[in-house]
Order: sequence, then C-alpha cells, then structure tokens
Amino acid sequence: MNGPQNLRAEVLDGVIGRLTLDRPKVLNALNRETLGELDCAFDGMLRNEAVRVVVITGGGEKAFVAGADIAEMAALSPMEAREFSRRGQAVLDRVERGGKPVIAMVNGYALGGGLELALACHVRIASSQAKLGLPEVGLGLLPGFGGTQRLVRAAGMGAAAEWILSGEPYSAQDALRAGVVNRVVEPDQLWEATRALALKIAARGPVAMRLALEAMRRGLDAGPTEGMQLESDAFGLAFATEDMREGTRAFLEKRKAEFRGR
Ligand code: DAK
Repeated sequence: MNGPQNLRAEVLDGVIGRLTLDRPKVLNALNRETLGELDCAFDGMLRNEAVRVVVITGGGEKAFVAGADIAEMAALSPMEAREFSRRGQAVLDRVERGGKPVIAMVNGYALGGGLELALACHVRIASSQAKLGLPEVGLGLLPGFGGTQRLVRAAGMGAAAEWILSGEPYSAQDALRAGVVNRVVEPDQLWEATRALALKIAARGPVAMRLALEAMRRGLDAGPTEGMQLESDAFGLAFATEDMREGTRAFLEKRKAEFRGR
C-alpha cells in the first residue's frame, strides 16, 4: 500500500511526532483524502509509545492550512458534506482528546478549518508572518469544525464574535493579544522554539499530562464545581501510577525522573 500523499509523518529527537500537512500548491487546504491521512497518521502517533508530544504544521513557505478545500467542498452532495463534517469533527476531537499533548506550529495562513485544527491543539506557537481567521461567513458558511466553540473558549465572546463575523484574517500579534495563540516568534526561529517546548513537555510525566488535559477539558464542559471534583479524582488516580512514584523519588534523590507513562 502507498503511504500518505498529502502529509509527512516523522519522529524527531526520539519523542516528538511531527505531522506536516503538505499540499503547498493549494496552501495545504484540507480535502477528504488529507483529512483521512491526518486521522490515520495522528492515530499512529497516539499508538507509538515513544512519541510523547505531537506537533502539527504545514508544508511550504506560506501556509499552515488555508482551510477546507473550497474546490472539493463546493462539489459535495449533502450526504458527502455531512460525512466530511463528521469526519472533520472526529479528527479534531481526537487531536483534542487523544491524551497526548499537541502543539500547533502555525507557520503561515491558518484560516477556516486550518484555524479550527490549530484550536483543537493544546498549544499554538505562531510565526510572526502568520495570518489567522475564520473567513467562512464570506462563503455563506459558518465554522463547522468546532470553531464557534473553541474560539470563544480561547479568546472570549467579544473577540470571537469579531473574528467570526468580520471573517477577516488577523495578524499573529492580534492573535496573541486575543489569546488565540500562546506565543509569536520569528519565522526562522519557529521550529527551534516549538522543539524546545516540545522537548520540555516530552520530559514530563505522560500519565499526569493526560489526566491534567482531561481535567481541564472536561472541567470546561462541566463548569468549575464539577471541574474541581474531576481534578481531585484525577489527582487521586495519579497516586496509583508508577510515574508518580518515579517523579517524587527522583526529586528526593536529586536526579532527573525517567517516566515510563505507566
Ligand atoms: N481551498 C482550495 N484551494 C485553495 C484554498 C482553499 N481553502 N486556499 C488557497 N487555495 C489555492 C488557491 O486557489 C490557489 O490555487 P491556484 O489558483 O494556484 O490553482 C493557491 O491555493 C494559492 O492561493 P492564492 O493564489 O489565493 O494565494 P494568495 O497568497 O493570493 O492568497 C489566501 C492566500 C490564503 C489569502 C487565499 O488563498 C485565500 O483566501 N484562500 C481561501 C481561504 C479560505 O476562505 N479558507 C476557508 C475555507 S472555508 C464544514 C466544516 C468546516 C468547514 C466547512 C464545512 N462542515 C461542517 C461541512 C470549513 C470551511 C473552511 O475552511
């Protein structure tokens, strides 16, 4: 069987799984095939025990992902559009809830479904040249891969409403001010900055990170009272792990912890 046509999957430094969406001629627009390949490759990263953190980025100089593939989307039948939407939501859901930390390395345009993909990641590091936005209303659509929900959570109602209603692309600096991205760096430092954070994350306890991500996400859905309970349940559960024993022992023995994710 042939490998993916529109995506590169690599493991770097032994622990970073990097997925590069790679259709630069159409600014890495997401068609059905690419979405399927992303689903499959991301699943591979989840199953690969060596991979502690995943980075998603775009190939070429200009774009992270310029959205859903408008040419393909325009020709979909209603049933195909429903399938496309379901698949898109499922892939992004898995990115958010798969249990491994995911960093979006936003190297250029992140528009529509592209920004929605970045928002499903846990951390976003953007190039100072990136442009981000949700232009769907200009196509007579609205964000359909979770953008209305995730942008409000990242940036608050005011900024999210402005972004979604104007459909404008915003600069990386605007995105930073609005809370849409965590950090902005010069293009030539983007990989090194992302790699440094990824390596830091990769050295932490995988089970603890998984539990923390779950408590944060489920707490956002359920509200702070239930969120606090989820946190203490997760905290208690962490005490049953080898990682917790190793982490605390390593601290007391003044050495670096070697987490095994158990
Ligand atoms: N789809 C298909 N092709 C695209 C594309 C896209 N999203 N974006 C760019 N391209 C193609 C261009 O057509 C062009 O192809 P050629 O003409 O060379 O054949 C090539 O990429 C280079 O683009 P440009 O020549 O336009 O490059 P510029 O530097 O001049 O402009 C741009 C860059 C990013 C400002 C511009 O390309 C642009 O505005 N692109 C479209 C951005 C956009 O509107 N994206 C949002 C798409 S809507 C759903 C769930 C989710 C969604 C939909 C449904 N369901 C629930 C069903 C999501 C929707 C979206 O993402």
